[in-house]
Amino acid sequence: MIDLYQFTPAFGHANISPPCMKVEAFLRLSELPFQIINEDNPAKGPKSKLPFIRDNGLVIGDSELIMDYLESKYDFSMDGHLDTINRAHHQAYSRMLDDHLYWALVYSRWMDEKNWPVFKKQIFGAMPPPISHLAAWFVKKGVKKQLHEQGTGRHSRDEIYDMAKKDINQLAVYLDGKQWFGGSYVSKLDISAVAYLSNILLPELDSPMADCIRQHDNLLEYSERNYSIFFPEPIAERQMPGEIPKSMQTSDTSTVNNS
Ligand SMILES: N[C@@H](CCC(=O)N[C@@H](CS)C(=O)NCC(=O)O)C(=O)O
Repeated sequence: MIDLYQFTPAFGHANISPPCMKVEAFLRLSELPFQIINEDNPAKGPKSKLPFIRDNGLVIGDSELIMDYLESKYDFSMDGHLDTINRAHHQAYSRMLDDHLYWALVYSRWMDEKNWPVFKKQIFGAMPPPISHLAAWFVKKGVKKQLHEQGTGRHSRDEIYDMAKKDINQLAVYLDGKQWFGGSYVSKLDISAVAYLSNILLPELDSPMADCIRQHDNLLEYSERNYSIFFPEPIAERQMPGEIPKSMQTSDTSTVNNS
């Protein structure tokens, strides 16, 4: 059994962290037996980030490295159907999502004054004040530093969103009318794209990026359709491959997963 350590779901969404959501969708599609361990402290991971997995005692961090490891160990390739040109395109788009659009998404939650109060309440609201305010202030300070060091934090709000919208527009062009980015079969870029698009589209955290996605019927439809393929059940009731069905669980085992 593979243990997947990832943030506790929030906003009724599979995961508010696209990297975590990618790995869960990948595991579900691969039908590998796994269980989710909710972990909200990235420092517990080998790279001080989430997600990470534990497979027979081996701990691996980083969504890309986790998927590489699983494909190699269990001898399959989710992108095996792609030709070399498509592989090159997928690699470039994946990097665009993980290393560029990601930071605009981070900005939209932590720095955009329109979203911050809602996001803060969701993430820190379960703690009693003043601890919630102190924790939010402390973590936000760290995120602001990351954004500045990475570079995105040096731009204005309009500049950040305008650059993110360019990514989204190109994604819409590349998708065109296809069901999946690679044509008839799902690939890792789809897992990634659905993770980012669905997170940007969270109704509680609106932004010019979400408006931009909504202007592309193909992207909007793609995100909604494929999110429900990856995560067909309500998040609170989701079941992992290899898991004992809820109806057969005793009270002792029912708390292991899906908390
Ligand atoms: N390249 C990593 C990125 C993971 C990542 O950025 N995780 C974020 C949450 S979305 C995190 O754990 N951040 C905590 C921190 O940086 O302190 C991956 O794909 O797994």
